[in-house]
Amino acid sequence: MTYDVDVIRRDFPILERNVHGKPLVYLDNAATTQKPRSVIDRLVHYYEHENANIHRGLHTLAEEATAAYEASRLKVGEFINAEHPGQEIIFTRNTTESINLVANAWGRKNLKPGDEIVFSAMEHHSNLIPWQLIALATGARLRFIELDESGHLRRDDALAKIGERTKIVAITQMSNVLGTINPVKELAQLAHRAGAVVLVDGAQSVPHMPVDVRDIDCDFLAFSAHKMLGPTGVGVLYGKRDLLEVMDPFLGGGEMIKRVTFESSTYADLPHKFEAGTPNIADVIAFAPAIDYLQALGMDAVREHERDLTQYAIDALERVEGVTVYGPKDATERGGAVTFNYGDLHPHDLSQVLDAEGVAIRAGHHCAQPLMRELGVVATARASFYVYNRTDEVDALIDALGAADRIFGNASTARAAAR
Ligand code: C6P
Repeated sequence: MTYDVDVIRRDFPILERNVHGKPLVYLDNAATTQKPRSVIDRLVHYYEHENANIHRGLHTLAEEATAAYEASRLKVGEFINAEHPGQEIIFTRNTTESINLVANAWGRKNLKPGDEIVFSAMEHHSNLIPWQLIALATGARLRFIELDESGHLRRDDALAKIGERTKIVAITQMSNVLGTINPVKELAQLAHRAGAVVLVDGAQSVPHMPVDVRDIDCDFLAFSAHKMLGPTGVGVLYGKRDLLEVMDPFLGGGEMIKRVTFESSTYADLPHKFEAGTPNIADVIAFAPAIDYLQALGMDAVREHERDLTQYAIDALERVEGVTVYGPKDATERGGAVTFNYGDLHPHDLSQVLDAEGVAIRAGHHCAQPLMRELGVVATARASFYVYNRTDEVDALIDALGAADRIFGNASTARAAAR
């Protein structure tokens, strides 16, 4: 490993706090990550020294804020290796809005009855409901690629479902429930051969592994700053320039126009055509130090750290009697969202007991209800890791499961059920 976790933990003020008298063990990183001091300081600096609206004013503050905002755009574009960072990166509120932008601005123009939208059985609602809505509006049909027993996409089903009727393949690169890493490069090849475009939901992948849009050759990539050390309220949509240029705007209003009459308008050049109204200036600007931070660690090192920690966690959880871990068990094939159940204990109860021990996990359906049904459960518990997590925090999770067992007698319930 190329960075010292103990050293970087000092950059995250929140990791020093206690919860219910116990040191915070934050294992809910797939929901949102904590922020380093540099991101927090950048926000404060912006509001104390640069606050102004961008692209409009000709005074010093407006020029400084505009320069910082546009510098963030270039940094984000370079981070994912976009060919034209100044035009292909659109700032939205979150991954959800980025996907809705494509579903509306691309979908309404390009989908008609009989066309097919292909996604997978492991999609987050954010990469499902926008397509349901656009299918209703256009008459297009929804198809999903099924999963095998181990939580991978079935390759034969992908080959069967992606065909001449397919117009878009919208797929997550890393599942927020199973952790599975999907072969998006291969799926993009299949889709392109069929004449379809590809949207990659990178909400869980871009924060955790190197992602190169030119290598994948995806047409769109959506992700959120808040899941990668950045502030909330900032999403990214990458789109290939040629595609974005011929798409109509998603939202209309200030900033996205060239010339307006009472009857009609012409639209601004990329990327402003898709950024109507005053954007989230401060948070976009404070996203830049988050990317600097990840780049200083190195995305290969980030992936390596999480891979080792995830394997440690899966092995430790599987040793606990009564625990069922979902998704691939080999950390080389998956990311650090580890979903599990503990006997017949409801994940909400489990989460509460863990919270009393200072351990923060997520419990519920993780915005993936169709996948929960495929797994035959209504809810699960989920621990998810990031750059600052350590093996002793996994140990704390396992110890806290022991506390749950003492309260609910859960492992014994599981033993009784197994008999
Ligand atoms: N998943 C989780 O705890 P937003 O909320 O727009 O920033 O991200 C949506 C989203 C889209 N795709 C995937 C694969 C995701 O995991 C998420 C967010 C969080 O799993 C909150 S539900």
